[in-house]
Amino acid sequence: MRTSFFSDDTICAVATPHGMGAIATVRVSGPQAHGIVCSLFKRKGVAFPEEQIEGYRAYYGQIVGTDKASDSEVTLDEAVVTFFKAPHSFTGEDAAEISVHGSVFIQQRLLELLVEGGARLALPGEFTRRAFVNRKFDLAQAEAVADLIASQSEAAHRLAMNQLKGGFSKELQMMRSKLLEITSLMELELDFSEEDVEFADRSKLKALLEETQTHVTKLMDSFRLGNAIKNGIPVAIVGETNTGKSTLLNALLGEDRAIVSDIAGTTRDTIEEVMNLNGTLFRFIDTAGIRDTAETIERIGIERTFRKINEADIVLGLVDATQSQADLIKAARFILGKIDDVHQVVVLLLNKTDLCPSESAEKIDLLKSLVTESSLNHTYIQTLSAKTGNGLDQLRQTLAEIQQSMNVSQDTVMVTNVRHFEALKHAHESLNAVQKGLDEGIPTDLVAQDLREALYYLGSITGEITTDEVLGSIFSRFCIGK
Ligand SMILES: Nc1nc2c(ncn2[C@@H]2O[C@H](COP(=O)(O)OP(=O)(O)OP(=O)(O)O)[C@@H](O)[C@H]2O)c(=O)[nH]1
Ligand SMILES: [Mg+2]
Repeated sequence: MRTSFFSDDTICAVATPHGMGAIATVRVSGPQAHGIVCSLFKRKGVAFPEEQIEGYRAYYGQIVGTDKASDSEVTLDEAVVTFFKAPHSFTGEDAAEISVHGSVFIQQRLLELLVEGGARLALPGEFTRRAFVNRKFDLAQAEAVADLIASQSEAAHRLAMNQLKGGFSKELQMMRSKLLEITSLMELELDFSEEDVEFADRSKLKALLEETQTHVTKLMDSFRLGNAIKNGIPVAIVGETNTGKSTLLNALLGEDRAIVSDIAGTTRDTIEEVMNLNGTLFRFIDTAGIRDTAETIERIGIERTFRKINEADIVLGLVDATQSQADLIKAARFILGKIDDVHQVVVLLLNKTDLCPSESAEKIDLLKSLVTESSLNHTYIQTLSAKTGNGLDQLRQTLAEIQQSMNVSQDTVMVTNVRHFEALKHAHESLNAVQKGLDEGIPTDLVAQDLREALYYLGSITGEITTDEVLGSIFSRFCIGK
């Protein structure tokens, strides 16, 4: 249970990136925040007493400390200080932000002065943890703060913003109140069990349960895409050896990342690079070319290729335009046979068309007939010359189109966090047990136990129910100063 919490110590940390910068901001939060900062702060050479603080105003002045050698007062830097008053601050406590020139020495010395004044250095994520404990937001929203800071693309930013605004939390709240309704109905039944009455209308119970299950499943399903958006949509580049996979990776990245050679089997291990295309993060994975080989290392690489195909949302399947029709058919069929039509989109790329331009149209027709034969629904077929760059723009456009069809609208609630996904999975299992229990006429008290478990797991996402250990592990992944 989350209880209201007042820390009796005051914490401080540099909140801006480490190292030298134009400006650095040091954050201070806790009951003594104002007093400690005022003891270091002067305006026009005159002390600034705590009583004069008006919150939410920026004060210009000097940070002063004592020179240890001469025991005389020295000015460390000019500064702008903003004070925040509890409970209207990020942490919910009295707080201050001190902006100074971003020299590493000034930052360090300022921290020292604050510590000498009675503050202590903050742990990673401690400001956000205090905000959570003071009910500024729930745990899912606190985690969204970390996602927001880490977001590298427009789509990831949008998801984090949505979670921060509480979209996900609201859905969880709704589900929890439904389950609580069921629980109280059941518990009522338990109280009167001797009289052998069934208060809870079983069909209503089942309907409520099913509704909740559908909801949980929908959220679980959103994780694959949510996670892809956060960490980059996985795009596997696959095909036989020497079809130009590494050349394509390099062309997409605009740099020589992978070794290219005309020796079959050049790429042994997978190579992954994340790239932002028009506001969406893609994770391109160059793989070892597929062929029959007795060579151990290469075989391990090829096994890895198959794994990467499974994990990808988009598969770029390269076939060599200079091949005979029979070889082309064999290669394309092999790739199409690996695709899971529910979760994946495949783009067949007829590469090296610069070497045999006159045959392109005919070979594209051939690939089209293979796709029809495969009865896959989410397919694209394109010509390419990874070497000259012809067809690359078209491919980028296709990737953007595929991403759009994944349909992430402004308000979609999406699970992006593994911890949340795991909790939903457990809740799902518990609800299954409840359903089974009701079907089999298992005693109400046992069913109620499974329900309470489901409630526990859903509650753990927003932090209604958490342990210190869980909180510790979540916030330790934040940066210091956040
Ligand atoms: N003419 C032409 N040559 C290409 C094209 N794409 C790749 N090549 C050449 O084909 C050879 C193989 O290219 P890679 O990119 O190493 O092929 P790969 O598919 O990564 O090969 P493995 O790693 O061995 O599986 C190199 O000599 C490339 O220069 C293309 O579009 N046109
Ligand atoms: Mg390669």
